[in-house]
Amino acid sequence: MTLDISGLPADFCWGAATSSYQIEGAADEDGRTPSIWDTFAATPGRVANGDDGAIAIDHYHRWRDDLDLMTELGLNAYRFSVAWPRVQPDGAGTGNAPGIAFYDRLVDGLLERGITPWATLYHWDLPEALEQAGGWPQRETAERFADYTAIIAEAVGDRLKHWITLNEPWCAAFLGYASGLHAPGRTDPAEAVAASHHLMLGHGLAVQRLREIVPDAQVGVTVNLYPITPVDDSGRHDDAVRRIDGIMNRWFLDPMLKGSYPKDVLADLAPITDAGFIRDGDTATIAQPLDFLGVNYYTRHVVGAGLWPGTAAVRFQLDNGLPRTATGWDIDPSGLVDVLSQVQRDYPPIPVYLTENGAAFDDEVVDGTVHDADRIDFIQSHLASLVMMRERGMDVRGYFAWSLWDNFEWAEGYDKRFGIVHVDYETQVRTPKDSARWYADLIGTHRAGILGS
Ligand code: GBH
Repeated sequence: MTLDISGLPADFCWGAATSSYQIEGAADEDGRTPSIWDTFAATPGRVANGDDGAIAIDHYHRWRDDLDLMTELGLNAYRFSVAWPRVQPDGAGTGNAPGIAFYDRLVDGLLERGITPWATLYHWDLPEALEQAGGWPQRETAERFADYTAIIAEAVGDRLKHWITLNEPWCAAFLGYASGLHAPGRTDPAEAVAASHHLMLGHGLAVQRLREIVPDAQVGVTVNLYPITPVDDSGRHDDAVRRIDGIMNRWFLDPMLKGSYPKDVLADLAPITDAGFIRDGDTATIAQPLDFLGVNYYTRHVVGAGLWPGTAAVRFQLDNGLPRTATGWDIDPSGLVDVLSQVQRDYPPIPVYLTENGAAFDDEVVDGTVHDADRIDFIQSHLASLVMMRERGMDVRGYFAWSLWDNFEWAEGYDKRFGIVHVDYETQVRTPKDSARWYADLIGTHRAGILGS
């Protein structure tokens, strides 16, 4: 597999990504209140080994050293998320100054180092108080999200210009409220569908507020897209493919990029919900013009007839013989080409950033580092897919490795390591893996090519 980055534009964005609950720790400092993930992780049996994000990788205290490491790696951009319960405890009322000050320091620290800050507003840490009031199945939560957006935009929008409203609304809605594998751990498919609508409504309202407060902002949303492929080409699985692609991909892309829900998916969902929560005008609110689409890509789903996405079961992957990561996901860079081609074919043109891509492997520390050739291969092969999409005319503008550091991997706890930088959870020592060195070299090679031309 070869990777030729010489055709990438000078302003191609080389980044790495994280999220608040997965790295910050300091769960009850400076006025932060619990999020649904604190509650979920404290419930026995929900997270592997009983792990939680109370300390995580202690980024809240180690941020300055962490930023220096980003400089060492030559990153152009850093995608982090803002913890709603830090900025607006309990999800209501005015902003919490000490919590906001953390993001203020972070943004200034990034800018001082020449690294562009990208903020995600919702990476799953809903204030627990809002879940007590009904959570995302309640329409109110969308309004609360817009208010919180305004608070943080007023505070840092003079310097922070790249905004992502939601991270992976499919996960927040369907893992949170249908399968219950993620916080808040509910298992009601009808509520999950309502949650998905209110997440997207919140997105639309938040975009409106960002446009008012930060007129020169670049605003987008991040979705997790999966190419859906039949387990064989007998034709027997075509309807399963349509339905699963419908609920996982089109249910989110259609309203946000085209202004309407897919009719076939509404029909699929009819047995579980009358969708009465969709009010007149909502789809227009959801379809705010965006500056970019963020895509998170990890794997392909190979599916067969009999799998029904409307129920609480949301695992669709069948065995198709490809090599797998430590989380059991097929390593399939061609899936990235397929899913971006679907976006290119079926939606109005929009700049795209790969806002997450990466893998967990069974890393071993040897000679004080991690020789993760498997992760280098993974990143390299997915970048090659991205280069291919640019050659096919897609406006792909950047790549964010998931993740910069090993971190709290949700229901999998700390067992699964996605970082290009290793973290020793006893000592909190950070050690760049070979993949981080490789990535830094790649960024350096690209920069040298620009300077040399
Ligand atoms: C992304 O989610 C997240 O944005 C990021 O926070 C996370 O750390 C990263 O990927 C790696 O997982 O779907 O039933 O198998 C990707 C979606 C969410 C898919 C957790 C796997 C496990 C439960 N992932 N999910 S299930």
